[in-house]
Amino acid sequence: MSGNDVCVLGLGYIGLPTSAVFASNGFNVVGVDVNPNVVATLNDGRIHIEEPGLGDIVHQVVNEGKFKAQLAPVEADAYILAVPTPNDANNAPVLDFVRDAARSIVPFLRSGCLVILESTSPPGATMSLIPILEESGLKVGDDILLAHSPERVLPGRILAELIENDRVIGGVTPRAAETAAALYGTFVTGEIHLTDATTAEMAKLMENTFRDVNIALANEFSRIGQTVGIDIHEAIKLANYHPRVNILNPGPGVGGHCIAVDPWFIVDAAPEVSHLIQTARKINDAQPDYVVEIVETVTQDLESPKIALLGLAYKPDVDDLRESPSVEVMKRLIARGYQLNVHDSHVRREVEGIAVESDLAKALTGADMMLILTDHSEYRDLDPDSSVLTGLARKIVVDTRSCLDHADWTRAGYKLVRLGDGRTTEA
Ligand code: SAJ
Repeated sequence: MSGNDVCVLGLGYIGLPTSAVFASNGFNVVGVDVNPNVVATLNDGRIHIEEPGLGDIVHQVVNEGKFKAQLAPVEADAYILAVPTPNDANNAPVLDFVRDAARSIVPFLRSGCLVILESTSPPGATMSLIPILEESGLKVGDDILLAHSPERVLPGRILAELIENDRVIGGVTPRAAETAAALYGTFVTGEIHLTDATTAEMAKLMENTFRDVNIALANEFSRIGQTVGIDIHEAIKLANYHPRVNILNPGPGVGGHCIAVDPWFIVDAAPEVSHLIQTARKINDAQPDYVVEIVETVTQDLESPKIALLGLAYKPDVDDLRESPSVEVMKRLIARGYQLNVHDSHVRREVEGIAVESDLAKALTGADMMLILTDHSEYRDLDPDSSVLTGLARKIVVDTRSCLDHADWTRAGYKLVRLGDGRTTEA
């Protein structure tokens, strides 16, 4: 055959780790990306995204000749589509990248090829690829095996979860599901569950929607905590001692390219019967405004307050800015004329025209207030007596992630305002 076992289309947060894991398990892998810089970086043995452990493994498989990146697909036994599936301005799914990727492999398809859609997709997306793949003159089901195997890995833990998580595989035919299961089964240690393609699509969307609704509930509780004057974090911790309760944490909103996006795929497919999902989205999307209200109240007596804004990434200890609520808060503060010193422990680039500082002490110098938006370990581990804090002009902290200990910081003379803590929140 071709000599290439697997061809992965899309070398982002899912396609690249997936390629690397296949390659390190002995497969010959060709990765395809439309971005020439990405292709050049990878072929040089370096990576363009931040993910623990990924750099080493990519370096190794490139050196061993098991993985190479290029701009166009090649003949291969299996194709994995791992391209973006964003939403448009009306929150409708955009399948253009998936369809373009499917079209790009048509000239290379041969009888017996397996095609797997890994991108998170709205119900019906995998089935909609059948006519495109059949432009090859081959029949899906008879000649080409088509399946959906949604990625479910958590950024920051991708390599471990790729191997250890259970996998859901939905085949357009049972044989397609079984063949895809045999391929992933070469390295997946979790269980592999087989179903049809559309059920697999829904299962993936439901996982992220469950999390979104749970976080919306936590965010609603946090406002209630403020109204009734208690610390909602303490109440959530106590409620979670119940064996069948697991309430998540309130925060400045929901970011990332999955949880803030995927519920809309369900809403788009069934708008009349998805009320709870739509409400959860609205609640989570309103959190950045809520944070700004808190900041306005805390700084109302200060003249031209300067804020040290800590954390732009959408969640701790990653450099990923996609849909980040921290960036939404930043934009709103800029629009309201606040002076900002922006720091992030991982993001090393200009954001919204502002240079991101990498030295925390520098970012705090001269600021009237420290605003924690992303709970990177560097902030979570801050000691209120640390010399890093000496440059702060006022001992005022707004902690939207509840990552600082109230008692410790109050003892050290700080005014600590925590989102969801009715004893301290001033909005
Ligand atoms: N967040 C909260 N409170 C919490 C937990 C999270 O506000 O208690 C916020 C985070 O700060 C972040 C957002 O939610 O802004 C999403 O972060 P996350 O860690 O919950 O999830 P993702 O987007 O990094 O990854 C999710 C995972 N899905 C589930 O846990 C159900 C992952 O397994 C999926 O593979 C991934 O989406 C995906 O690609 O779909």
